[in-house]
Amino acid sequence: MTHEAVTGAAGLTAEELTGGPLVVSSPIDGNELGRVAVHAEADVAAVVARSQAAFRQWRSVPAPRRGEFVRQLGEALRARKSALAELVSAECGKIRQEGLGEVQEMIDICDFAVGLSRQLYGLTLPSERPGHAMRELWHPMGTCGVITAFNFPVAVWSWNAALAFVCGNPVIWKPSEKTPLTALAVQKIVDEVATGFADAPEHLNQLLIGDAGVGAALVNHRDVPIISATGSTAMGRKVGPVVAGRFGRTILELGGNNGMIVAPSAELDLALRAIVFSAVGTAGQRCTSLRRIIVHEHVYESLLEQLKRVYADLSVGSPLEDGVLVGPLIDRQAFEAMQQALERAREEGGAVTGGERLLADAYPDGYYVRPAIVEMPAQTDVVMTETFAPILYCLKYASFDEALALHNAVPQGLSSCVFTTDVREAETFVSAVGSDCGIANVNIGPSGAEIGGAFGGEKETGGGRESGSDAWKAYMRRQTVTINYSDELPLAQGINFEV
Ligand code: UN1
Repeated sequence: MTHEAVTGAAGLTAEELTGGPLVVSSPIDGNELGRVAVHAEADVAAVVARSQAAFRQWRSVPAPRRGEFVRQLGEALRARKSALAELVSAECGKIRQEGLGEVQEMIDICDFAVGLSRQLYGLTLPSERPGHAMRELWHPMGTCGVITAFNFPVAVWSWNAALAFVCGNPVIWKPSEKTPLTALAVQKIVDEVATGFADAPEHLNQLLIGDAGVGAALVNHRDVPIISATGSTAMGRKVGPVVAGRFGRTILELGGNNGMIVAPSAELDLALRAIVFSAVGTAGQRCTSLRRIIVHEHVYESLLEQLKRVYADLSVGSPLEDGVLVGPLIDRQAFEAMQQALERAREEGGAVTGGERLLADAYPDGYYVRPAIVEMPAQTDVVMTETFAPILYCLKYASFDEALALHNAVPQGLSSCVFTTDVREAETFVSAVGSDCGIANVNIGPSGAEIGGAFGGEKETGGGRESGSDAWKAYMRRQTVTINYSDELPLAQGINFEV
């Protein structure tokens, strides 16, 4: 399929594809996919004002009815699944299976949010005063600004938007400048569903395409009470304090440095498959990608030998070709960052296998690499740093306590896992003294989380939670209500205050 066919199938018009100065090129071959119009910082105020108008209507639509809107959105995504997935692959370079998986995550979160729309439960609380009733109500919060990264160009928006919509909030979406076409395609789908849905206000979801200045204007705006931002820790360090400074709420999903402990009792063939999927899948460009393995000394040599064999045979190539497991890096900067990290790893005593550029003749403007395995003598600075590329650092351990200490010593805290059949190790890993991450898995790799759980992590990962469980609460404001249905005015804490 040509790039033209892909963008056409995703519903993008010639005008949208030629309308502006932002050049979008495919990481597959560097070919231009389109030139997209951008917003200026000065446009942000009007976008926020339109969003506020949408909020005033949407917050009064009953939540189950808002859920019906999200149900229809999920249906529209089902109908477009393959076309949208193809565009995801063309624009961010992930293989077909993963493009389809990404759109499936959108569908799944819509289904989840539909059920949630009838379950935005508050508590009833016993009042200490006679003739009084206490309860907790959850109200819509207002505009939710959603900043997303190139690597999950549509799914991360959907985790936020599906919840925001059922919670009664409009969304302003600032996608990565590297992936505006998938955002435009999704915006079209939302608009189409909204047009056919009498209760949906105009501007329920708006796009803000532009540079960091546009993002900053959104983050700064006092009428955007929630900013959900996914990206690097460096980005979060800028966004977090600005939003805190105006007492807004952030949901931050920042860097990960996800580890796996491989114990001597582990089923090594399962561990091997999990390592490969999570370390080289999406070319190592997931926030949940496996970046460190901490392997018991008794199984280290044999695991590394098998791993190197599998890595040597990995099919790297165009993500649109059948059988390819590793597509390109997003761009030249990503490739350079990977090479710099490998150089640093060598300086810090690492032994590097792989990591070289591949297919440069076939794709001079596509950055394909052989995923790298780096055996490290210690958990040095480079291992502590998230490099968004397929680099797997390997460390050896002797005791489980030592493995846990190494595991938790990095500044990030997103996802983690242990491969073991020893119940004591498994339970310790998920206990209070085990993994310090937001996600902790046993005999499963760190990536590929289901939408039903709360997604996010601690420390430099930012502390936000999105997607399943009770993550919806971050999109609403809690109101504690006390009602006096007596003919007295008793005060709490038994205070006597006669006037
Ligand atoms: C991301 O990389 O930003 O758990 C999100 C996973 C996916 C989401 C990753 N469900 O790997």
